[in-house]
Amino acid sequence: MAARYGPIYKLSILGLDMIVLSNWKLVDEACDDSRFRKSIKGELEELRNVVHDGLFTSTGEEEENWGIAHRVLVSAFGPLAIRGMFDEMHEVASQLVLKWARQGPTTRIDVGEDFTRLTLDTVALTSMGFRFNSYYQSEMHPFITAMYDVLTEVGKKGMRFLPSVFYASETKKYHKNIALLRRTARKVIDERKASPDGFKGRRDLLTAMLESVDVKTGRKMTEDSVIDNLITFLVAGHETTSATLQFTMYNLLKHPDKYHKLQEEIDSVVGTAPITLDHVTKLKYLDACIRETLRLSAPIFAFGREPKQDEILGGKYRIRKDEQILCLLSGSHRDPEVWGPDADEFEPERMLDGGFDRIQAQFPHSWSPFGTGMRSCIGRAFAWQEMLLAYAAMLQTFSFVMDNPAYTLQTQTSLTIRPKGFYIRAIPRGGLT
Ligand code: MNH
Repeated sequence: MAARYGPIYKLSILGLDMIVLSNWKLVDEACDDSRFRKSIKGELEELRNVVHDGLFTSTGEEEENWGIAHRVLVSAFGPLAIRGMFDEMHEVASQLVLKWARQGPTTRIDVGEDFTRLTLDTVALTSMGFRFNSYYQSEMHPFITAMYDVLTEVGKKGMRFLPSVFYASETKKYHKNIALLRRTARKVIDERKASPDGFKGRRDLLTAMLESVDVKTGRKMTEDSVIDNLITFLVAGHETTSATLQFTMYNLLKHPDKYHKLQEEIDSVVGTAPITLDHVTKLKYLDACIRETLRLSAPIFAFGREPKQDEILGGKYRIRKDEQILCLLSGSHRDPEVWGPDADEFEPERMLDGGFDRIQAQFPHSWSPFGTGMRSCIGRAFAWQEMLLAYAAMLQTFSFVMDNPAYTLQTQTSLTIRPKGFYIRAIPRGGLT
């Protein structure tokens, strides 16, 4: 539609109007926090039934819980804390590597499933000391099933036009699943409170949420807010990261020259040694490959904004207060004005040698897969360390091939967009596991 109607158009779907922006310049303007704010109309509003004013779904500063949780968690997600999570991240990545090694080179790997196990187990273990142990069961944990069912239902609700009485059984199941999510989160909290010794010395995100006193208000997070945010991390922190890992794998397998270059970097920086934090910070080409993947295939492919008062956008488009604006990243991330004639190509080199910083300085918000401003992603550094580590571990151990060499990218969308029907095989490089 952007190709047909240009960089700004209005879309009306089932009573909801959206103004869709798809070039760098308009997106940049809508990112101005002094004139615009995050909009939570549509799916996010629906998701508030599940996680209320948790960080992701809060309307923002006017909800006090957002400010308290934001301040508590920004420091708990700081660089030092994330470095402290390295060993547990490594442990989960090793479980993935072991699984693939055991399966052998002829087994078809469902990339989506195994990366989702990685990201879910990682966020649960590091942030709250909870083990889903997804690699050790064929059936997913009931929490995970309930979370998927809830997210699917959230997606469907906006698409229905019969009166709600026609969906009574879906609604009942929806609320049952929400109750299960909250019960599980409460259990994690209760266990933590009941046996502080069992977690002696453990200072993770859960500890921070239970104990920290907010400097501004002098208040702690309420137990309901802790539950909302625990569930929020599990929802926001796994599918996005998993999708990025999947798209990166696809790009590497479609571009053997880039894959080769990356393999050389891993072999020279890490070699066959156990991976350390120090290694991970040196993997510049890997960093560029993930950045470039997030440019071409941002898993959260759009974010919502709304003007704080009536506005004129782009010098001539009138937008009413509270009208929803959708910043479409597949537009701004591929804007030829920013990225040149090869904007659609996977070219990690453009991110190297200061290239990324130069582009950011000249064209602000032309790369914004983590959202923008006050409401941007709080888990960015967490996800980044997790993804670098996962690729270092995988490429150290295996050579990868597509299960079907003729596969070309197909996608599926719920809250995020991710590859569909993508399978690979992992061939041990020998002597390494
Ligand atoms: Mn994350 C907000 C993308 C990983 C927790 N995240 C956002 C937004 C985007 C985003 C985009 C802003 C959405 C909006 O404006 O409506 N997040 C990502 C991507 C990855 C990611 C692409 C991985 C790659 N996010 C993570 C991880 C966690 C996390 C990992 C937690 C462990 N994200 C959040 C939270 C918010 C958020 C919490 C909401 C922050 C706020 O509004 O205060």
